[in-house]
Amino acid sequence: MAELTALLFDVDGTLADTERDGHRVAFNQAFAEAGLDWEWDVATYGALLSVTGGKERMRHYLEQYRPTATLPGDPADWIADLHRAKTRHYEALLGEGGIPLRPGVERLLREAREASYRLAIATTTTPANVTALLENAVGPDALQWFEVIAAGDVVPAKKPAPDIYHYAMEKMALEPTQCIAFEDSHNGILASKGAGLKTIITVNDYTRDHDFDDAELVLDSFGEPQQPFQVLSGAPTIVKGARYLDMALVKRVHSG
Ligand code: XBP
Ligand code: MG
Repeated sequence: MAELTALLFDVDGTLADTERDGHRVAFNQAFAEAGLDWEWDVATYGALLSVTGGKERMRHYLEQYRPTATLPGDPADWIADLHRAKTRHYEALLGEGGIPLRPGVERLLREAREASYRLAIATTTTPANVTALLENAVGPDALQWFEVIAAGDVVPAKKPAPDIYHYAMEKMALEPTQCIAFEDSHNGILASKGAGLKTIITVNDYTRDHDFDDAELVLDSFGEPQQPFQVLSGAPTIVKGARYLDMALVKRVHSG
């Protein structure tokens, strides 16, 4: 196994718990603004999350839940306009100081930076949403922590396809064996494993019951010294009694 060089982070559900109270609320605000009687409650949105990408999710909703809906003009253009409105609402939500990073995320990012590990983002959401999350949850310089922000439509196929991880590693001129991925969902680990990456999972309310059999480590969060994590699966010889995810444990997972 090559030496660990870079940490590749998913965003939604991994860096922050953004789906239920962020993206879902923004979608509903955009629907109301457009005069639509669509309302994605928590359970419906959980089902719709099986489709990654906001535009793809709305198209899936139209086809599966509103098959008789008639759209003005070209459906792709209409969905794209609605998604731009949703992104505007999501940015506003985050600007109101809406959503913090998950426990341990900022601590691990800072530790990795201080130890000169390279950082990247590999996400299905839009670059604008990544900017809004990091600038509001950390600060204006946080975006510069990441050498590559691989996001949204920059690749032809979204997760579970591995494209976004291939894109990030190509931009960094790195091999999968030099990297490790952090994800939160089954679609996410299909993408990271499809790209040949060892993967650490942190679950959330939407993904707790997903299949993570291929993950090297599954946690309830990265944890903090005063807020220990719960190890849901992972070799005891790797975890070694650790109470939160630090670079020492990340390196053991990578070389394990
Ligand atoms: C999660 C997604 C995104 C978000 C919504 O991305 O699938 O589509 O749900 O964001 P990841 P957009 O877990 O890969 O970070 O509406 O911008 O797609
Ligand atoms: Mg995710």
